[in-house]
Amino acid sequence: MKPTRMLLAASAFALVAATADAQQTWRYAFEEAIDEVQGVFATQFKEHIEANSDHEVQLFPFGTLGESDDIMEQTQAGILQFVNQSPGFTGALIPAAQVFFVPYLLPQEGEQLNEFFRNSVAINEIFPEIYAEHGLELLTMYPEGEVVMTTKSPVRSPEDLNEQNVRVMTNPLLVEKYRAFGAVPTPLPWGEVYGALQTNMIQGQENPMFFVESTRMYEVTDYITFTGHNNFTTAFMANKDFFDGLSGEDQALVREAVDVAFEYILDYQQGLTEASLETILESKPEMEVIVLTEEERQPFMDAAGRVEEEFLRMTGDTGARILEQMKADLEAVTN
Ligand code: 6CS
Repeated sequence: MKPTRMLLAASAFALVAATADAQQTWRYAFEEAIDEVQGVFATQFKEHIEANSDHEVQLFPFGTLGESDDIMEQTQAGILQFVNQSPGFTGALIPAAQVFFVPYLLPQEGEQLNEFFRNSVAINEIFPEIYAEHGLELLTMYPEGEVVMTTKSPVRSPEDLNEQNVRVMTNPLLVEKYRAFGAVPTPLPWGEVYGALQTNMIQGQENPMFFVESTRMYEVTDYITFTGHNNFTTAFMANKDFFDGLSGEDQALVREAVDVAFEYILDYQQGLTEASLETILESKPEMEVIVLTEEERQPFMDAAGRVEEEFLRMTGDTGARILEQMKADLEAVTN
């Protein structure tokens, strides 16, 4: 081969190699099954990325790589590129993320709540700065439905929770919250909850309705109580070094896939709470559903102030900034 031809062939090979290098496989773990809300979000994200690039997204549902804390560690270490972890667990690492456990702060469900997540300065501007300090690129937060308590005995007041061990996700503010609600809070990773209810080590837990149904929490509890105290918030993020190392084009593609999955998941959840409740009652007609009246809610609402104070004590200036901004963001969507 003539030297010029050789050079041309070499540069053609280099070009092919460069294109091939551009193809990447991204690993993405989440805390739920593939057909639960986080899995549906992840599937939308994967489909958008794969339809619009040569990249592949490998999905790892709950349990395949460990518990929630395990997948977060693997993401911070760069073993995983993407992770969905809820503030219920991240709150132990990033105290300000516990703001989502101040009771009666956010609406439980609905279009106002969706608008809040779309436009919130706290979520879309301040939290990303805070998560970045922990090596995480926060890509979005989204709601997973109103949180209900499922218990073995009826709950109409904080007195009814007296001496009841109620499982909470593993962050200190949730512990304070259930203490303020009158219970004995018991932090546990998700994988231990069904067994702990079955063996009566705990007598209750809280989660959104779709999860109560899909994980069969109703088999090991007898009462569902709508206290109206919260929605379940979750968060999707990337390893920050990985994200910063992507080309501008790939970063834009990731953000676009997040926007598509975000809108899809809000739409997907319309009517999900009601449908899940119906399925539960079909499987277990004797399950009792309690919706607290305004009057019954009041003592739980009275406890909220104490939890907010505790949040501020735990998180200092950062928490105060987040809480103030969240309230302003809420005001903007409720007026
Ligand atoms: O309660 C929990 O731990 C779990 N709840 C939901 C709705 N998603 C994942 C999380 O691990």
